[in-house]
Amino acid sequence: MAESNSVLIVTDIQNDFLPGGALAVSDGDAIIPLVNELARSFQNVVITQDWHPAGHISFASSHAGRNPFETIGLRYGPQVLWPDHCIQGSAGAALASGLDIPHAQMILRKGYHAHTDSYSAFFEADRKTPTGLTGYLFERSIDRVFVVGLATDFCVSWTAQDARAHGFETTMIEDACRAIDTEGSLAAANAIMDRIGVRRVHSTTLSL
Ligand code: VGL
Ligand code: ZN
Repeated sequence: MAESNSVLIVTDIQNDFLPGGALAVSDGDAIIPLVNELARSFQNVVITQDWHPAGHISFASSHAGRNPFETIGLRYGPQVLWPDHCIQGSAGAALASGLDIPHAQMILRKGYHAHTDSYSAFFEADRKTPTGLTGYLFERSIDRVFVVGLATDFCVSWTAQDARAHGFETTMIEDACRAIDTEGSLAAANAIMDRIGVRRVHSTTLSL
């Protein structure tokens, strides 16, 4: 059992990111049994939910003449454009029905500001607007973060990077994640995580 100073962050395991969903991550459903199993070893679990209003700025449909997976420049930096996904209250935004983590303590929604995306569970894409998660973890004396979920190269990686940047000892469990991998995004995310000291491990090497 992980100590009380550890948290497992279960990132965006929502219908729209599973096969058949609006922004399907290939094999995304394959991680669910492992995530459920890992979660049973953690006293503290935070589940995140991508949660966009209709017409969100990250949707290609909000930009005339643009297509999903193109990158444009926004006021806070480059933004990959996505198919409409995880619209607040929709079936696609619901957590995957196979997720079985009844003891999770917090469900954190993100990406709810119409004009700013939010991959990370800690900060929106402007890298300035906090979600409140840092304070929540600090106040609960949690200093070790483990990250799993979807997608490795976006929400998982950005969450891990921000955790590390705030001084948390940070580990991403690679076989409990799956990637979108558009235009080299997976290699780039792995390089950043390696550079800043996010540990990337296989679940079998963890002793929880
Ligand atoms: C995600 C793209 C857009 C993710 C969320 O959960 O990784 N990716 N919104
Ligand atoms: Zn999103």
